[in-house]
Amino acid sequence: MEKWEDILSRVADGARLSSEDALTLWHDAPLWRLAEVAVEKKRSISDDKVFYNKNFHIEPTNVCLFNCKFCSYRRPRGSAEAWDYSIEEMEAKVRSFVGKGATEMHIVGGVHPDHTIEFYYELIRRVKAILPEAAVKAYTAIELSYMIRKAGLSVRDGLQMLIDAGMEAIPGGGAEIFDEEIRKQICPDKGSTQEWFEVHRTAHELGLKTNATMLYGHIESVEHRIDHLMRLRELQDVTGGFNAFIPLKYRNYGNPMSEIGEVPIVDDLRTLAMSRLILDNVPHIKAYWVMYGKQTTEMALSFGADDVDGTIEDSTKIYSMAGADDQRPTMRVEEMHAMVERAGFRAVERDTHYNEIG
Ligand code: V47
Repeated sequence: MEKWEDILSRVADGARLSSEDALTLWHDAPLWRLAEVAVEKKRSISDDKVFYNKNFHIEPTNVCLFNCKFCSYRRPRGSAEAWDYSIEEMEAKVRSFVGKGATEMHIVGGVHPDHTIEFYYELIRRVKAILPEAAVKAYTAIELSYMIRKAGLSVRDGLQMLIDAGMEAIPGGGAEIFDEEIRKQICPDKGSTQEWFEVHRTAHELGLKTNATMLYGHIESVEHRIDHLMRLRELQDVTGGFNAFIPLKYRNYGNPMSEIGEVPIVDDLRTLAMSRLILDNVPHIKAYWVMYGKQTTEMALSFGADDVDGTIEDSTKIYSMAGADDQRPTMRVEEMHAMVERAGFRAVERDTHYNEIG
């Protein structure tokens, strides 16, 4: 078997990792060497830049048809902690952001059994009318697949309808872990891996850029993580439609899998570096600061990440309810710049499509 040193020097010279190579590196290579090569790769794409945007989330509801065991967010309909905002309520929220420079509205929530594609169409249309300068990055592939199937449309026609309303990109959520056996254990009734890929493939064919995530640090093995990354690399070879990959660390507070605990930070850093090395065709690797916390995010920049997500403005509850450090997540622009500069890089504001701003 080839040694990690040889594999890493081949990768540094531009070779592609096989699953077997990736497994050897994951288990044997020292973290500092993975970091070194991952940062070299990052620099060859984005030089000394680390991207962020001015964004906020809209989370229409936490009522959800599915019962994912890692979810701390879902509440049954009628529970005192459930919410299900009307379009008017969401419009009011968007109005509070007028004049504040946001360039992206990230809309994602539970799969509410009653909402139709018309509701989601109308939501996009109306928030876009209030803040036309902000791109709508909306709905996970799981939400999309459900609303489109329920409407009796093909994935292509359903996506086209939402594009016509103003949807410009699709976030990476709902990917969880693609291995069907693990998926069955952590989210047995959720939309399948195949559905997730069908939505993203079709979106790419329609010219939309999308993101991809991976939920790691629960019951999956390193082999499952590698398999997940390889499946993404394979689609990216065909479509080129992924903008960013976001590894999501399982946070264990307040959900049915809590007893599993959380993986150590060194595992987060290794996962980031390996993601950068395996996904040689995905331009951006995002260290989502809301999920890691600000300190780990700063470290993550030395392991191949070139994006930290956005200012957020205390608008998402998915991670605060799962035990993240920031219970009201907000990052000011000055704070973002200071964090990135401390890590030795240059903070650059971007829009949803990675055009640089300012
Ligand atoms: O799919 C839910 C994850 C995702 C937990 O595309 C959890 O730019 C950890 O996809 N511990 C939704 N993770 C969030 C998401 C996302 C976030 C930021 C940026 C982008 C982007 C996408 O959150 C879900 C699931 O994988 N999740 N619960 C938990 N307890």
